[in-house]
Amino acid sequence: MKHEFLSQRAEKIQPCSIGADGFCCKNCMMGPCRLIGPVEKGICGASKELVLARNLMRTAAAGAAAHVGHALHVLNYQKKSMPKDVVKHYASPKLQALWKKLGIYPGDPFEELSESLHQTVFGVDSDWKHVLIDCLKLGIIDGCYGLYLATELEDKQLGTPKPNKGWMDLGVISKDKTNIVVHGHEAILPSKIAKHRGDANLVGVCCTGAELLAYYGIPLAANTAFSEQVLATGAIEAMVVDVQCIMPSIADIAGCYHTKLITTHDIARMPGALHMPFNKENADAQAKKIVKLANDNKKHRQSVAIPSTKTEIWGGWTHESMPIAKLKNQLKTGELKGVVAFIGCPNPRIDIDAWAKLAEKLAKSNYLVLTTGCIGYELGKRGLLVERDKIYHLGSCINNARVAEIFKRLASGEIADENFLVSCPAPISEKVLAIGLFFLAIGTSLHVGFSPVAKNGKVAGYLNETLGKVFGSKVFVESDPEKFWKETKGKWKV
Ligand code: MSK
Repeated sequence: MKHEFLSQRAEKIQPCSIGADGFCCKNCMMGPCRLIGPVEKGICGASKELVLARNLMRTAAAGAAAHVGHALHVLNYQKKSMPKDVVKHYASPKLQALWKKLGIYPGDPFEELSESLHQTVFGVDSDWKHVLIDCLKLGIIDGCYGLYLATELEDKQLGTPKPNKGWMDLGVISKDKTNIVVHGHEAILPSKIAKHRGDANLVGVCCTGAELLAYYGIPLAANTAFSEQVLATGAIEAMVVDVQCIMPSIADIAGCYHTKLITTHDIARMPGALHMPFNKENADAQAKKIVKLANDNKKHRQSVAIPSTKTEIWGGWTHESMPIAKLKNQLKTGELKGVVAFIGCPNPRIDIDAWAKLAEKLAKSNYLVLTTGCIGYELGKRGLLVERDKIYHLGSCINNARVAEIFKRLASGEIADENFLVSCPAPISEKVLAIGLFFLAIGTSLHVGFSPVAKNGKVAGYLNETLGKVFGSKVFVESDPEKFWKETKGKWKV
């Protein structure tokens, strides 16, 4: 069966240039207003800067809602409620005081997320500078009530990962055994499938896969960009999906094969899929059912085409297993020139290969390189995670909390005083913007491959001026790694 894959579709469908520049406003039904050419303001009087800031706020709210939702799902499973004021648990007293002074210390995360939608409804906040700075509050919510909380809850549930050897790329799919794939972001049910898998070959995709790799050394077949190719091997008996970054195309492609597609969360259904929600009482039973269903389905398998490519990697790092004291000293003496974390997505519109080469160059040039999420897979399959401690793979997107924790522990004083960078060259999901805002608010500079913010001098100028003055951080926007290297020369501290 022939399929068009993500990168082929991305070539055919070009992004809307007005939306890409951040100048499309659809917050009311007099529009959508397209602020192009001589049109400087929308029908309601909203300026380009306000439209851009409001769009950023809604994007960040959606991203933060996903990470807070991840923590909430684990809490629901554990029959616990959302803890109060986790910010004081994760942020330094100096940061807490700064956030309070600026009025961006978050209250209840659900109220804050709801109010950010309210704030951006037609005719509410029209001070674009205020909207822009409040975006940082959503970043703090994402970091504290999403990344940190979800990571801590899962570590408590599953045990803190330890460095382990694993495998990445499509070649981890078995020609002979039953293949079960887990895809999405949440590791609780997949951990039960791992426990009950018997002789079946369990492989991961996307961040659920990155988590299973970190916790148990289970092979990672693909990131979200190659999730369709996993199904197109024709060798997958069951694909179990949870939430986030599961492309709707997955249902179409699974339908071309014998693959049983199984959804597990009520907010993430797919047409034609078998829905198997779970809770604490029935998780083991549901996992056993899934394994049986996959084994029973193997007799329907027809021809298979499995690429042979697979690369051995090291994963499962945390601040507990990394040599923090040694690295901190190397930073102090200048032996290490800085720390960069490559995070986020594999947008097919960006040349990931070129960015992987920059990651390799930095690792060879005395920079400490960390990675998480889908780009971690891109580095791994290119052989950049083979050596034990060359580049540290820290897990999934929520495990960017591990990046923040490592930054915190490596800094002699405040994070803002150090040459630290979070780089997301190829963003896809709204979640990445929320993560980026969190790192900016803790004093880390941020690089993104592209952003509408860069297209507006006023917004970019005000944002970087404020970030530099208040947080010691800066946003770099560049899609070409060579230009980025020339522009920054590896110096990201403001
Ligand atoms: S999954 S957010 S495509 S990294 Fe965490 Fe990958 Fe980006 Fe989703």
